[in-house]
Amino acid sequence: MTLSEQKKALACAVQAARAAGKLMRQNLFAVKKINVSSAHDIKLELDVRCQKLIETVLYRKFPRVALLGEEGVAGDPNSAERWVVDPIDGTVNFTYGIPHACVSIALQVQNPGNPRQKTSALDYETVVGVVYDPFCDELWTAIRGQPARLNGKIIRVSERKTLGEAIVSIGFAKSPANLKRTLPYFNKLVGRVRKVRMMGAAALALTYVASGRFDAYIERGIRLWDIAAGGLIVESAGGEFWREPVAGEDAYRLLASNGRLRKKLQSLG
Ligand code: LIP
Repeated sequence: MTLSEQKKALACAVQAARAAGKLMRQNLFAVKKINVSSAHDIKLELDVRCQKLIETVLYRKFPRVALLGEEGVAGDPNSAERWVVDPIDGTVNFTYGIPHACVSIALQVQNPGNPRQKTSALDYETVVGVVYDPFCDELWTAIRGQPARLNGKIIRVSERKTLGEAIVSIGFAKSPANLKRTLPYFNKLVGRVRKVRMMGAAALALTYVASGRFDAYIERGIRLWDIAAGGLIVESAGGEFWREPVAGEDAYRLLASNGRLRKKLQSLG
């Protein structure tokens, strides 16, 4: 995919993210129809509506690209490119009227070395990323190889090198197993860093690392659509997007940082 095509894809993804963001803003305080409710998660009818709106905008310009979304798949599964979409990241926040949620849209290309067959998520590379927070009107964008931007301005990760001066965000994913594994680490972390933050939206935690607001973000059991766009934005801002697959489809253990703290954070647990 040429740089010119990536720029067109970015512009289209921004249009789709803004459209879904507008729907989120209009409904932050509305009574919401809940499709699925579990111990540590909620799925809304608005999640589905936002993804359908995003698909409509994307397919006007890119009719043949596949799409992997939190609310389902679409497009041509044999395409060498795919959109990876979380229509509302931070759904529980949004359901409760907490204005800390966003739209996350990434474009991935299949690594050229792979034949056209179902491949693992690791066989794709993210080349375009868009994260839009409609409540703060903050739009993060990145194309691989170009600087990351926030509302058009170039951003960089922080330069903080010690845990004692670091703000670290941690996510507690939905499953009891991940909760159980994350709590002991949290207990060690909280005494070693300046502050821990738990905000409930993975994509925004990643863009905050890219913007130098957070120095790292850690979560286990996070899904590809939560992190694909934000991960490219972190890398394009000079940070590190370390992750490895864990049990579950497109699920990862993640440690994103400013590139100076991973080993210290990993040594805690
Ligand atoms: C959420 C993530 C969050 C994680 C939640 C959930 P959703 O995504 O942003 O970091 O802890 O379990 O996965 O479901 O709101 O799109």
